[in-house]
Amino acid sequence: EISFNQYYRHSEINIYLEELAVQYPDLVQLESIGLSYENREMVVIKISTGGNGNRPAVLVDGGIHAREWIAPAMALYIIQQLVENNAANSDLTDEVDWYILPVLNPDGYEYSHTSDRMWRKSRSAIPTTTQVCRGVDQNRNYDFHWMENGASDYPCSEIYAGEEAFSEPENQHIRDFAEAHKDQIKLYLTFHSYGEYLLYPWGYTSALPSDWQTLQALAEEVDDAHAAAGGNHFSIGTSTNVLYAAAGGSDDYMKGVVGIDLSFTVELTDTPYGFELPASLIEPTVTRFFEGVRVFGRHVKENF
Ligand code: 0X9
Ligand code: ZN
Repeated sequence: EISFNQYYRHSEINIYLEELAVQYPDLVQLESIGLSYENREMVVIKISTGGNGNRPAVLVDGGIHAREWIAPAMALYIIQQLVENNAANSDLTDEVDWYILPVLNPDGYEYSHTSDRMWRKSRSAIPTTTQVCRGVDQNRNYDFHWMENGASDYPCSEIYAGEEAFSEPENQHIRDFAEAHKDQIKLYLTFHSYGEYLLYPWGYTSALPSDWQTLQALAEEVDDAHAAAGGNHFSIGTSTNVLYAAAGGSDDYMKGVVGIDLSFTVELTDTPYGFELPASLIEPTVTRFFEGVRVFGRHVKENF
């Protein structure tokens, strides 16, 4: 049983996923995609009502940045709604599969609970040096225009891109998972906080993707649903043009390399608290944005 008035630790999240798999064997399958640098198990939950892997799918992750705690909470809420409240949300799972990884940076997430609330990066150390600074910004570490823009090669930087692209095992695991399911996955959603942005590629250049109007229109529809549920309006556009240029992000990679055309970064509401959204505001935040998630899901259902 899960409630949305507290933030959960990584081990608690994994236990919840295990419980769902036991309780809902016809709806839920777990796939362990590998271990983090500090050997935490990374589990993708597949939510599917059938179709033998031939249905269009949505890939969701959260928690690539450690301190953005509302992101794993959002992913968990989607899981809870699609599984434990499936009767009310069956239109989202009757023709579409969902793959959800709640915490893409489990080591950093735990570190932000135990040692440094404002930790952002992974927790890896460069093996060949005595470098004191640990961690890579996993959202600068993907192999697409890596290090071209808005990233640092200085290990102590908060936007350190890593010794090489895909140096981080956590990113390797989600890359391999996405590649293995790329024919099925039609939409990628990666949750962050904060600032209320709905961003789409590119983050490495101010140039627009050829299908930007589709991305823009879908984001506007999502935003309208979020606002109708009582949420604020988000800023919508490409990462570079609306926020800042930053290459090596997961959203750019999923679109530019894996070929998932519909790829979005969601910067959830944390106002006015920054990253430290009080637990009492988890529920209103995730329930409102779930209305946007419905729009994403329906779009996949109707267009693929
Ligand atoms: O800088 C980031 O990685 C994201 N913002 S955050 O404040 N959560 O750190 C924005 C990423 C947008 N996407 C790309 N730049 N590719
Ligand atoms: Zn982030």
